[in-house]
Amino acid sequence: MRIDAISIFPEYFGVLELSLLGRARARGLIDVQVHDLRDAAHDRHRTVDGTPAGGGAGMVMRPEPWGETLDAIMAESAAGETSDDGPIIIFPSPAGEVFTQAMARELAEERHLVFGCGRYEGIDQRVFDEYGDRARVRLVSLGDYVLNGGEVAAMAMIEAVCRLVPGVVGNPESLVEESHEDGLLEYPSYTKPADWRGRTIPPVLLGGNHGAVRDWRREQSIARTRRVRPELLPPDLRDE
Ligand code: 6GU
Repeated sequence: MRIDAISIFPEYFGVLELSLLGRARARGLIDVQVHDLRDAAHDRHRTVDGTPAGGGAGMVMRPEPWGETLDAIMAESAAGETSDDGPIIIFPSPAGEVFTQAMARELAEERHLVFGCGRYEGIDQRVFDEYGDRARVRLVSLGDYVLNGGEVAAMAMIEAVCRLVPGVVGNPESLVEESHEDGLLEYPSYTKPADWRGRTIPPVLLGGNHGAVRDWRREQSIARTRRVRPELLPPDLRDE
């Protein structure tokens, strides 16, 4: 999978060198290219923002550096790509649709993702209009709170997507039992020692009855989901 990230703070993406994703990059499973938006700002101060048309507080990102950077990425990827297998351009934004595990699964099937990370009060609307005509564009939010820019949100999405790319996570079975994969939150886990500060492991987990373990875990998942995220419960598990 090819991923491009555009930002005025490319250093944010340094942590993608670490751990699981670093290994996936080294093994050629994922190709991440980070672009400094200011490389496409050609005035002496490398300006990327301007005052909002119509007035108001804050600054808006100018369209030209976005256009130059996105055109270069699209031209490079155009070889062999058509408009519906060309890149999906994701603009992290608290005004977007909410990112979910289902969206991560969908994006993990793609060949090429581009993350356009805005700062300030946002990006000139004409950038979304222009690339919406030429590619699949999505505004995507992590949830109902505000970050300073799209970088941390893009990193979260990149991690959630890349770990679903075949080969990135060593044991694919570990992807199956996770929170959100069956629509429920994950059950609690335990390991050695059997007694830690007088706190013991639920006996069913030590009894060797795999059916009983499965039933207990499912009950725990349902109880936890009902307690903290009741809106996630499938209709047949509501009430009580
Ligand atoms: Cl995607 N961007 C910003 N700036 N803030 C957010 C967000 C994204 N998702 C939640 N808050």
